[in-house]
Amino acid sequence: MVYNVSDAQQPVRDMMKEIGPKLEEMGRVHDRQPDAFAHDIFQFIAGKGLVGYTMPKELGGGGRTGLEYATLIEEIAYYDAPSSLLAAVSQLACDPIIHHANDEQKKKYIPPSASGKWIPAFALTEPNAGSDAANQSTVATVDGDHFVINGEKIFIMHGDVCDFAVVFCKIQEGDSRDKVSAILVPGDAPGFKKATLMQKMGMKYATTGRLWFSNVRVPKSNLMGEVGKGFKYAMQTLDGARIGIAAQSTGMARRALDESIKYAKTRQAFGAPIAKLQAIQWMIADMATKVAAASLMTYKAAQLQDAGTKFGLEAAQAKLFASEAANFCCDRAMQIHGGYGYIGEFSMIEKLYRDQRVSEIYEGTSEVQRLVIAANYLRG
Ligand code: COS
Repeated sequence: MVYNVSDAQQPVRDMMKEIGPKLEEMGRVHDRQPDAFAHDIFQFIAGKGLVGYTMPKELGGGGRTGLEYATLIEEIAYYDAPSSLLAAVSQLACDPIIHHANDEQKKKYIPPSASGKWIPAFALTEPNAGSDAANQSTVATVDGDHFVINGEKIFIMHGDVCDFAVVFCKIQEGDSRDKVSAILVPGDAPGFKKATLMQKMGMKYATTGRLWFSNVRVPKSNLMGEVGKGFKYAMQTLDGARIGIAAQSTGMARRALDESIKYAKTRQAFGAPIAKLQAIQWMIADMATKVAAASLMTYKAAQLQDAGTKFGLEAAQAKLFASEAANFCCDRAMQIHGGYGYIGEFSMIEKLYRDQRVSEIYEGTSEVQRLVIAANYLRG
């Protein structure tokens, strides 16, 4: 069952019915290979306009709303969660450019990102700046009309294959301003080294990178927005990205539910389908209720975003609830399927279970979402 709150959602779901099974099949093949970016899936979805789905039309994007985007990510994740990341990460990385970069920068970076020609990355997290994102150690010093960047980033989605990165770092100038700022760094800049983080538990082919900057020189004109505003830009971007993870989680939770219903109706035990057992019915009821609540919380946050009002609280609540609901549903789906869930050759539950776990970790852990939610209620 799906919960449309707007007529605009159904065409997105109908489109995904056409291409979802292909993504699922491509994803299943990649999942069994060593971790590597799925260029074929990325190009396939980029060709359908899904990588630049929300980017402005005048810059080559689809100009779609936040609600359509949430529906898209939910539907892609229903078929193949890593493919939903492949669609989402470019929009996350380009979000601060769309909102804060100058026109020249927008014209340079957005059209090739929207078409999938370039792969962008959002480089915020560091070995010692994860949940404490303001604690940046990457530093840019000023040398004439250039910045010289030194530091390290970790857990950067698509960072290993990026054509450019929005790099958050502290700019140190003579007047000792050292607030977090954002600088656009080309992927081929000398001194910019990248690696793929291997043996990820799930989401294996929407890769995660480690980045090193060793005296990387970029023109000062690559500063994005204002000096010292980088942390705010990053937080605003994450507010939006959290709706995407809530949507992705909802898609995974809904798939776990649907697979469980299908299985419970056919699997026989004690002389009848296991769906006749109250133990199974209670699990299905709890899963279905969580899917319904996760959907509605996600769409509410997206609708607030589309209305141009504050949505950070609702995004954090949706992300927290939906990711924990997805964990619950994948776990119960595994329990209902038993051995047929645990062994990947029998069902998709084993993959779904691995792909899901990170949704409670990235774009802010569940604990960070609780911090954000509590701060909103306790403020003032
Ligand atoms: N939008 C705009 N501005 C925001 C903001 C938001 N959502 N959240 C915080 N800010 C601003 C605050 O208003 C404050 O500004 P002033 O200094 O002008 O008052 C500033 O940023 C610092 O805010 P705060 O004191 O709340 O920041 P903290 O360092 O305490 O950090 C948390 C708060 C933990 C919420 C933040 O670091 C965070 O979200 N961490 C997780 C990061 C994350 O999600 N990483 C995922 C990987 S990135 S893909």
